[in-house]
Amino acid sequence: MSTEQTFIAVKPDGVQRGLVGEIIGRFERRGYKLAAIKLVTPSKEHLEKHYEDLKGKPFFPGLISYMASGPVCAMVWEGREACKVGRQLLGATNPMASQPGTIRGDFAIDVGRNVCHGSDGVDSAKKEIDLWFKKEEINSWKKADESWVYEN
Ligand code: DAT
Ligand code: MG
Repeated sequence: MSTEQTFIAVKPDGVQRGLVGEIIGRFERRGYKLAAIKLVTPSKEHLEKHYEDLKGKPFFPGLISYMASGPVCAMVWEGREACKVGRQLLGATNPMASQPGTIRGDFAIDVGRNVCHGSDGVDSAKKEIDLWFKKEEINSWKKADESWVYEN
């Protein structure tokens, strides 16, 4: 089984709008395992590293100040193809294109207020988890319902 870890964050708008529980619930109900969680107000320097690939985009300064504007709920979720399925649970980057039933498709309208972040692949997940969490903050544990979620 290809168990992966993905970095998922509820952005400041999601925290302000009371969507932390809703977003955690969607990952829990799907069967994923929570490996780390914390509420953190990131610095601009930290966010510039997190979004370094987008440096130079016209929306970059606005993205950084929005993400630094309040607490973010940072999490690591674990399970089969967690990166790919995590992105499916989030929905398309622009909520106007997100399917109903996805987090963004149910709770967002504007691309600049799209409620949540999810790693776009295994390599970026590793990088993001390293940036947001210390090793000792990541929990390794056996979830009691594992054999009811996975056949193999
Ligand atoms: P995603 O968050 O789906 O991985 P991304 O990495 O391309 O998308 O961009 C990071 C964030 O930047 C995205 O969640 C919202 C913001 N963003 C992306 N494109 C944008 C645009 N055209 N206008 C405003 N904000 C944008
Ligand atoms: Mg991205």
